[in-house]
Amino acid sequence: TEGKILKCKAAVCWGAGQPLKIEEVEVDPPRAHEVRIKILWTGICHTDEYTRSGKDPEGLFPVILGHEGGGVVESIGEGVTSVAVGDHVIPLYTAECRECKFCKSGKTNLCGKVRSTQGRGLMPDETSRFSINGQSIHHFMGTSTFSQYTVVADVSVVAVDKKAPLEKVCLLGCGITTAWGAVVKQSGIKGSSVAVFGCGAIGLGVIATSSLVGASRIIAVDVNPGKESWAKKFGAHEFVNSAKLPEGKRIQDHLIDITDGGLDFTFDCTGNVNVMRAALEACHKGWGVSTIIGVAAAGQEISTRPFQLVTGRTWRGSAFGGVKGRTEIPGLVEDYLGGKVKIDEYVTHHRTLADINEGFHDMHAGDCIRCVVDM
Ligand code: AHE
Ligand code: ZN
Repeated sequence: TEGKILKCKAAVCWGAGQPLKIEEVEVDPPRAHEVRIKILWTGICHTDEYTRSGKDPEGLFPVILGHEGGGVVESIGEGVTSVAVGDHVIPLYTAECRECKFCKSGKTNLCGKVRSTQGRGLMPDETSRFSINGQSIHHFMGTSTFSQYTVVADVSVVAVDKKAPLEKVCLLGCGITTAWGAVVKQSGIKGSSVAVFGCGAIGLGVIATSSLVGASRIIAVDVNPGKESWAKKFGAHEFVNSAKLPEGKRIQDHLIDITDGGLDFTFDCTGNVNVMRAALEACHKGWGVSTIIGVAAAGQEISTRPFQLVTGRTWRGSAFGGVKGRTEIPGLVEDYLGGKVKIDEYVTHHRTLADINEGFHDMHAGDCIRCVVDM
């Protein structure tokens, strides 16, 4: 198959708000510094739904969504040295070129090498590898894992230990890694108090990682009472249902009351700007740090009284947990194999590619943490 156009099935979104449609697509061979991957498994993340719905200002159609995949390298283009045919790999929506200003800074994981073409749904040479009857289809997040074959830049993929089931470690492509990094890359969480707003996959990952690094008190917050048992299973000590507070009591005031002045660390894992404000304001005066992880819809803005920051709270955020995927994901896979990092526990639903739209519906039900699609 090397060097040839491949025909395979993919879930295509033809327009904002439309359900995905299973189509036969043509996937061109990888060009220089590109890798063609047979995708075996993919998770579905709220960001796929966000873009599908039309709320993403960067959204382009038609498109093949998906960014939480696992697969096997089918072929490589000229000049590819980081992965080989047959390697088990995870595509990375946050590339790591190790050469750009961002990578070399040592201060961020936000590689600049392919981000602008990625945001325009194209490969780095400004073209697409996907087509249907001659019509070009956009790539998504540099990954497009809702296709049985995809092509990614060589800086946007990492090989992982073949002992690890791809059916599980595909989830390291987004949610679990994002949550893990948001915690381990901040110093001081050991021995500190933490509040986590939102108990989806990201929130549970933040809870699990806070527990792993030794936070002294972990408070989970959600409006769904069904999340209490989930949060506790992942290591939360307490659960607060923010929809069940006494009339007029705000969640930030309640948390300040029960923590003698506020939390050392808070995390927004919801993407809701009102929750982001509550998370910041629930921080302790003088030192509390609030991290935004959730993606807010187009046009949304955060606000608080500047006094909240003047009096020593810090508002920050991270993308993909600040993780450099090529450097750090192999270690995370080993931590998973060694039992330190949970992955299996997040998988609540399974779907086939033919039923991928059902997987999107699963996400809206309160009992779904992650749905994994068998490609
Ligand atoms: N295109 C969106 C931004 C979406 C966004 O913030 N994406 C996150 C990853 S979400 C994973 O589920 C991210 O890492 N962004 C960094 C980047 O470079 O895009 C919008 O609103 O414009
Ligand atoms: Zn995601």
